[in-house]
Amino acid sequence: MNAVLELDDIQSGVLRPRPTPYVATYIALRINDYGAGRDLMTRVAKVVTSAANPNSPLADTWVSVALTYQGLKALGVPQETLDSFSWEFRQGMTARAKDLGDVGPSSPENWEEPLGTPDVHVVIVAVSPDELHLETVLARARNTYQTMKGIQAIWRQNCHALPNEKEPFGFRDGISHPAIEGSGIPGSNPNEEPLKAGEFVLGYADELGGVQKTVPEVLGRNGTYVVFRKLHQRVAEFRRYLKSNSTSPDDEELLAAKMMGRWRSGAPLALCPFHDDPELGADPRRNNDFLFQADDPAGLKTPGGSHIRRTNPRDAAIAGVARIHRMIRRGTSYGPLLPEGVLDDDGADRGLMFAFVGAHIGRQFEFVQSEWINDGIFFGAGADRDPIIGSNGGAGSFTVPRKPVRKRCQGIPQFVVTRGGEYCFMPGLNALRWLADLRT
Ligand code: N7H
Repeated sequence: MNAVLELDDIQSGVLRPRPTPYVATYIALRINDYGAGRDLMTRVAKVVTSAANPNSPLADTWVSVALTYQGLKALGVPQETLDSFSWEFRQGMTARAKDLGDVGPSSPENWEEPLGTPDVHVVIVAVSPDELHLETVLARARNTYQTMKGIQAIWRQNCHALPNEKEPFGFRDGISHPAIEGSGIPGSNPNEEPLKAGEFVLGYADELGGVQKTVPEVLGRNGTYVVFRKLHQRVAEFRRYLKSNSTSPDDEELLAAKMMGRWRSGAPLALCPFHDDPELGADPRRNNDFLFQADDPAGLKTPGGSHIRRTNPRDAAIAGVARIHRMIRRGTSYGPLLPEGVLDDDGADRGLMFAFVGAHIGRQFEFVQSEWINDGIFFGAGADRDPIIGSNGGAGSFTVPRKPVRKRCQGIPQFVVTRGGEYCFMPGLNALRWLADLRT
């Protein structure tokens, strides 16, 4: 039987896609004493929207709130309760850096302060259709927390949707997302059976029949884990690599599409392998309607090593089962666009605030990051990494299966550098009130 999700207790940011267009801001807060932290929980519980009700008390601005393990500690959550959260969450992202491929320029000692330090306790994300709405709400919020002794805003990152849902490399993003049983929100791939609710929300059965619970149950129920990563994109380097490894502008676009598995318009190679089809790319009923195995077992259309086939192999023959490694993604661009045609780095910071939402940081986010993005063994490609986001460090390789001979790309630089991140827990609305009422 399908689980009925308690949508009125789940934060809307977990399940509901964002408005389009939109601007967003991430704010990290530090809690300096229990009382102030609990007061903050009382206040945010009043403005966070539930997945059942798309109308925000802040009109056109939607707020989500998440806490790090250090944040739960700073609220005075008892040890027995802290111990009931997942091991990866308790470790935090910094401790997991090597396994995530966050080495060299991506290693925590090079992260933007204070990301990855024990100072980050609460992460608030506010999303609005435009800057005016967002700034009005933020000015009010600032007035509030500036008067709250014991709460300190320590970091902020502004983000925005680029035209046509594009990200800084120029690809349309935000196309593929899974369907979740009981959520009422359709997935984007009609060939994918909805996933069990417990894959994304604590307190419900997951694909393996397990139910994650915390002690007490109310804290975990209807909550989820959220992984934030600030990912800097070396756009000029990406453009230069494409240029120097192709024979013409068309060939350059084909190489970019082979690396992604989609043309920049979003049109999937699985459905149009030889040329772009912007109309298909923009059509949400068709642009994710495909599988891999029967039609393209050898990756002649969509290479096994491409970003989308690695991160969601769908029904492709791989070592393991793809369904238990699915995720909800909420990527949001930051920084100015590098103007079309520019091949030299202008020094600006631009990239993606990547957000993973799911109930299993270990077998979903960490697994995909370490086994599928930064390794190629699962589909028989040895140590090849994701050509776009793998930690390639100049020595990456990528194979484009072709007849009569495959194309082998070598010397792939690192196009994406981690600037920091956090493992967070996004509680349900009742859990926020439970945190506010803590008396220990
Ligand atoms: Fe990826 N990009 O814009 O270039 N990603 N991603 N990603 N990604 C996807 O299908 C991108 C990152 C996934 O179901 C698209 O919605 C960039 C991480 C998954 O077919 C594009 C960065 C992880 C999918 C990008 C980045 C993932 C996916 C195609 C970093 C996981 C869905 C649009 C800067 C740990 C696959 C779409 C499917 C798709 C880009 C990071 C995972 C364009 C720039 C870190 C699961």
